Amino acid sequence: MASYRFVTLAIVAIVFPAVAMATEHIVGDETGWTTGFDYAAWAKDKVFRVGDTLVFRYTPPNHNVIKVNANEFKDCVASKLSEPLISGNDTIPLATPGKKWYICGKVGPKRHCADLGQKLAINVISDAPAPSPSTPEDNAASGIISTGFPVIVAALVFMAMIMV
Ligand SMILES: [Cu+2]
Repeated sequence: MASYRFVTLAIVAIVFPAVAMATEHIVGDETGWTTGFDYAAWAKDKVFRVGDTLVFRYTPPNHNVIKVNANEFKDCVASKLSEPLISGNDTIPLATPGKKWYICGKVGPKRHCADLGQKLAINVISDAPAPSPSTPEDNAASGIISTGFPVIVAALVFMAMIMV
């Protein structure tokens, strides 16, 4: 029985840090998703990882959220096929790495995206440690350490002690 308990603890110890690191990003923080806010500045210092979520908060039907591609983002025009999110509390899981673009599709009396800057571009990074061109060893090592490496080592050491 003791071994089952240990295995459970070890699994929790390894899995929990990964779960705890997933971040819910409230777009615009207290301001939410609206016009006249600098979303580029808001996103600038944030790190968006696969597994995180974006939450767009606004009072419907004043705004909406449309996921667009780079060109649509630049022109503030969404494809006719894009379904806008309209709940006012739109949660978007960041499932894949890469650039993501979102705009508000409302156009009256002014165009929220083109005229009033209601647009957000982010870069989602994979959770795996990415080597940096400058100092690959240092960054790879610190990436592993910060993603729960000590926990795994501690679990292995503990397991070895029990088995002896
Ligand atoms: Cu809007």
